[in-house]
Amino acid sequence: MKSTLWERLARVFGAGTAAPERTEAERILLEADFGVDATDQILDALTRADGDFRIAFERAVVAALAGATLSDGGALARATVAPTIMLVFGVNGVGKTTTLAKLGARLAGGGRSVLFAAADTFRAGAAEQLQIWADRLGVPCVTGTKDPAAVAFDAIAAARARGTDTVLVDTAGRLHTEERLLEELKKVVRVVAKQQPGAPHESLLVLDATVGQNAVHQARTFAEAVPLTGLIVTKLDGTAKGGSVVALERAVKVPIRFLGTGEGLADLEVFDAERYARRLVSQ
Ligand SMILES: Nc1nc2c(ncn2[C@@H]2O[C@H](COP(=O)(O)OP(=O)(O)OP(=O)(O)O)[C@@H](O)[C@H]2O)c(=O)[nH]1
Ligand SMILES: [Mg+2]
Repeated sequence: MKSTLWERLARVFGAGTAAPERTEAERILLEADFGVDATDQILDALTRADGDFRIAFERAVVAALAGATLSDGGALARATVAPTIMLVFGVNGVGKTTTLAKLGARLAGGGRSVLFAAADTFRAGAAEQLQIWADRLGVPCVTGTKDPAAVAFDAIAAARARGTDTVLVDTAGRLHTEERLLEELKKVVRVVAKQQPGAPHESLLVLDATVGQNAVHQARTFAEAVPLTGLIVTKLDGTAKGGSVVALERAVKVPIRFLGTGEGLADLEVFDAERYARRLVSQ
């Protein structure tokens, strides 16, 4: 079995406080996807550290993340005039649909009425997948065979008619080309902005922690195409790496809002830098 990030680092640093072999520690951090400058910063902090290495590492990670944590305890936007519109973006397979269901469960748990919009009209089976989550949660789901923006439009109209508080819009992760995908997403943003004042109130980009530097590239590409209100990093349960959270926060000036830590509805954690740093060493 592959050893975890913490096991490998602990081996280099030993149990004590001696300065580590920098190149070996550097390799471990780069392999865990922290990226070059966060790795440098963390190593500098560790080299200066006296005392408990584990605490020093946690502190260095939190420092590398400076600015990443919002102090709102995971509050999602709420429009003064309902419905609030939330869009979920990301490339295929990162966990958009699952994350949308988790967000729906969270909002419903907080007493907000929710409606899902299946605006991934490209992939066969996408609407059915969202419908299954909607049935499990007992929330309505608007589907359609037209283009994504039209489904979002219909969903907002349905939410108005029903007096629903929040519309969560699932989007496609793949079209014929990346350009087409981004154009389509921009169109969804334009259409909902026209239909509802202040919308979209949340535009959340979902990123898969297991793909490393690729997630950084995706974050940059999406952030250039559409205004984002937050990042959600998924599959942190399935990786011994996890450093991409730090690399992401440093690459785009968009706050990390939640972490996905499993396939179940409850596996969504409000992002907190200290808890994330502890997770890295306890894994
Ligand atoms: N371990 C783990 N698996 C996850 C997490 N989030 C999503 N998944 C799994 O990742 C796979 C893809 O999830 P989807 O929600 O379908 O991803 P998507 O981005 O909607 O995919 P497309 O619609 O095809 O673009 C599923 O098997 C999910 O159960 C997570 O936080 N941890
Ligand atoms: Mg999906």
